[in-house]
Amino acid sequence: MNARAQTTPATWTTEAVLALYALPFNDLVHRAACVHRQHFDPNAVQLSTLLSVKTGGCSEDCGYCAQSARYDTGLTRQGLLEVEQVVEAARAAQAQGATRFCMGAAWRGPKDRDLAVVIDMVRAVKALGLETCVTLGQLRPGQAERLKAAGLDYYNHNLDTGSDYYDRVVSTHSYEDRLRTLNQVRAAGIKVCCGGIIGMGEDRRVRAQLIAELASLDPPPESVPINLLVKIPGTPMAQVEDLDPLELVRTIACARITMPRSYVRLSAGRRALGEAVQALCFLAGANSVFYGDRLLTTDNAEVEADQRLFAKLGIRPEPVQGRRCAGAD
Ligand code: SAM
Ligand code: DTB
Ligand code: SF4
Repeated sequence: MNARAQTTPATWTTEAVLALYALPFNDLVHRAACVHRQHFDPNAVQLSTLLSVKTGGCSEDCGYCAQSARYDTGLTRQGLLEVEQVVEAARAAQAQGATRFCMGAAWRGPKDRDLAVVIDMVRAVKALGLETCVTLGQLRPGQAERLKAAGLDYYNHNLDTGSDYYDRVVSTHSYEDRLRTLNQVRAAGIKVCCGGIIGMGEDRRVRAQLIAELASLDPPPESVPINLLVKIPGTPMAQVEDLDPLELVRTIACARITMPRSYVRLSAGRRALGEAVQALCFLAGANSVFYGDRLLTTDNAEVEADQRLFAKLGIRPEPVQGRRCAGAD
């Protein structure tokens, strides 16, 4: 094994992560699997279910997104849902086995009056005994504290890509804007869910930069969603070349090695992957998925297919987050 890649640096640089990517595939996956077993039960997967609580019509120009008002993606817009509709969906998710319910809104950021409704949603979903997560875009001062007071467990806000590639993906807000919101979330005592998307035409260096930048957040995010681009007709990224699925496995492995205690979520894009690639991702340290037939605006892997896959692999849905496998080698 490459000696440079074997040492664990205090802060991960792009170069150090690139050295991980460059390892022989079997060495990389083996190393990631060992790290995974040191910190987690390797046969447990955390299940989160998504719901879009406000859909489409977003002012931002994120080049991958079905919900930007700038692209004609054929999406039907939907204003903010009623709290009762959200609670009904959360109950259904819980009955299917999800432990976390993630509510997403297509906003640059929430207006205070909209935030008040989301806060009611958080309280109601939390009262069911589910963990709560929201992704609402950029926060203004004081908004994270209001969410925390409502009992919010996680805030999702992705870096999306390496900082060098950010302006190729979005022009209406900056990488620094993303970091500012992440700092506000942290300062309010909310757990951070932060990851990115691969397969947007970036090269491996950009992917390594994204992983290094995520791992260098202090502390690293508790939850790291790795999304494979879902190509949305009408968006600037509809025509990018498909990424080699083994590059996704390598990315998961790099995330696991650099963020050993974080949940690494094999996120959007699972429909395009066969069972074997998903199995490799779990071997490489993925221990969370989005579970449920829909993501935000697109279809997810089907629940029945997931249940079959978990049974084949001997994977158990994790009942409560935070369980560590004591004494695992
Ligand atoms: N508006 C908020 C924001 O931008 O943070 C929240 C919603 S946004 C849809 C949440 C995340 O979903 C994005 O940051 C991106 O990482 C991911 N995402 C959106 N569209 C995607 C796609 N087509 N393929 C893969 N991931 C996607
Ligand atoms: C994340 O990293 N991925 C989720 C969630 N956070 C909000 C969203 C995936 C969206 C996939 C495309 C869609 O359904 O619109
Ligand atoms: Fe809007 Fe979020 Fe989509 Fe960007 S990713 S266009 S901010 S909904």
